[in-house]
Amino acid sequence: MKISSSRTLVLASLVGSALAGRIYTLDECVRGEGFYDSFNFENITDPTHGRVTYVNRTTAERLNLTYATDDTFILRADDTTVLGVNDTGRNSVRIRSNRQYHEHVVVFDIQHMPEGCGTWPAIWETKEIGWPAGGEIDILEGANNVVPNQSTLHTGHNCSMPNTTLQSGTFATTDCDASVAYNVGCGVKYAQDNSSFGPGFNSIGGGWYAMERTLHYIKVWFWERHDPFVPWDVSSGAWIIDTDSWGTPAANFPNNTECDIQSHFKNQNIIINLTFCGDWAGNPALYNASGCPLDCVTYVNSKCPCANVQYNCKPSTDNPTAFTNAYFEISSMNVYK
Ligand SMILES: *[C@@H]1O[C@H](CO)[C@@H](O)[C@H](O)[C@H]1NC(C)=O
Ligand SMILES: *[C@@H]1O[C@H](CO)[C@@H](O)[C@H](O)[C@H]1NC(C)=O
Ligand SMILES: *[C@@H]1O[C@H](CO)[C@@H](O)[C@H](O)[C@H]1NC(C)=O
Ligand SMILES: *[C@@H]1O[C@H](CO)[C@@H](O)[C@H](O)[C@H]1NC(C)=O
Ligand SMILES: *[C@@H]1O[C@H](CO)[C@@H](O)[C@H](O)[C@H]1NC(C)=O
Ligand SMILES: *[C@@H]1O[C@H](CO)[C@@H](O)[C@H](O)[C@H]1NC(C)=O
Ligand SMILES: *[C@@H]1O[C@H](CO)[C@@H](O)[C@H](O)[C@H]1NC(C)=O
Ligand SMILES: *[C@@H]1O[C@H](CO)[C@@H](O)[C@H](O)[C@H]1NC(C)=O
Ligand SMILES: *[C@@H]1O[C@H](CO)[C@@H](O)[C@H](O)[C@H]1NC(C)=O
Ligand SMILES: *[C@@H]1O[C@H](CO)[C@@H](O)[C@H](O)[C@H]1NC(C)=O
Ligand SMILES: CC(=O)N[C@H]1CO[C@H](CO)[C@@H](O)[C@@H]1O
Repeated sequence: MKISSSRTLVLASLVGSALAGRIYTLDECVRGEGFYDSFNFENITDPTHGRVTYVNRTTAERLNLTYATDDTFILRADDTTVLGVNDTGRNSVRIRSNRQYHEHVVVFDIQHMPEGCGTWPAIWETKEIGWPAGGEIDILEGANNVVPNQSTLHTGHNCSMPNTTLQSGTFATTDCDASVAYNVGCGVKYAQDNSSFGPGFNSIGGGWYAMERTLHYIKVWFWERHDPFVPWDVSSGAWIIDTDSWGTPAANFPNNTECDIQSHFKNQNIIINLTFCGDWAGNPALYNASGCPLDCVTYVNSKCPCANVQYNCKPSTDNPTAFTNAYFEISSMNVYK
């Protein structure tokens, strides 16, 4: 009797907290092969003009660009083909969740993310129809290994963030309006020096990215694989999570007088994509500043344009294996409601 009454107490306090909106229960657990069931392959033309050809599921499996076991899902780009100037782009994959999400928490357990010059990987959420009206939340995104490792929102007009929020990262920009400053969005750069993105992330076996979306805020956390402070409910993939116990987020976008979160963010799909070059990674100044060789498209083609002396390279520099590490390895995606 004593045990059950203390259970009742625990339940009562869980319900109490649930009303406060910080306790969530597992709604969807996507693991390994499960990614094939929960996501659709999108063989669309890259809206950001990337040097990419997104293939369908049949082709992806045939070329081993996606590969799943019970507990891991790999999504990668082709690393064997030398492209011609007239090819549309390097074969890669973009997947979109079948379900849509409003208020929720999503936790990604990621072992490896795409790295290399020219790569532009992203894990994000958006309402594609009518974009940017339904909002876009970039959980994990970056280009050319380096600049920047950040989480960003893109919205319709009249949404900006106060630069005073409790977070470990730093706002690079605070206006989320996609029509402002060439759609740079409001982005928070992470404090973690080298581990939250690219080669540094991969060298430590990755970690966990989590995003919580409520009517009151959007928050993103990142924990390194061996972070002693990673919350137990995150690392174990628990049935019940308490985001209040997760500590200061890396990025924190609060509802505020300059941005009504509820009106800017609608039902969204989760998208995982890996493109090359395009509007961001291929921006000549950014690409060059990343310390990457040649120009982005030439590098991604892996074909040295020897006829053009400005590239000053030799045929021996043809090197599609430059993209051998351009892959996501994801153990799981848990969605909580
Ligand atoms: C996507 O696949 C369909 C069916 O194979 C094809 O008709 C369409 O052209 C493809 N789109 C792109 C952008 O490759
Ligand atoms: C890939 O993801 C990023 C998310 O930040 C998005 O801006 C870009 O349009 C995406 N590209 C494609 C073609 O999916
Ligand atoms: C997948 O893409 C390949 C190559 O473009 C095409 O031949 C095939 O018909 C497509 N399959 C489906 C189911 O769309
Ligand atoms: C496909 O990729 C996986 C993971 O990299 C690898 O273990 C497997 O051997 C590959 N399969 C083939 C047929 O190459
Ligand atoms: C690429 O396309 C252009 C225009 O169609 C053509 O003139 C050129 O010969 C093509 N180059 C190659 C290498 O196929
Ligand atoms: C909302 O955005 C539009 C377009 O940028 C602008 O003209 C208008 O002044 C904004 N309204 C407010 C209240 O900021
Ligand atoms: C926000 O504040 C931080 C700390 O004061 C500062 O480093 C950063 O440049 C500011 N960001 C913007 C966009 O003003
Ligand atoms: C970041 O990590 C990569 C891969 O481990 C390493 O090569 C590089 O030196 C690190 N950079 C810094 C600034 O720590
Ligand atoms: C968000 O902020 C706006 C402006 O201050 C306010 O009108 C709205 O009620 C807030 N939404 C919530 C869910 O608190
Ligand atoms: C970047 O551009 C400058 C000026 O054009 C050039 O000197 C430098 O070699 C380039 N860097 C790389 C890595 O190509
Ligand atoms: C790998 C990488 O891009 N690291 C950067 C992450 O963001 C911080 C803060 O802006 C930079 O100092 C790191 O260099």
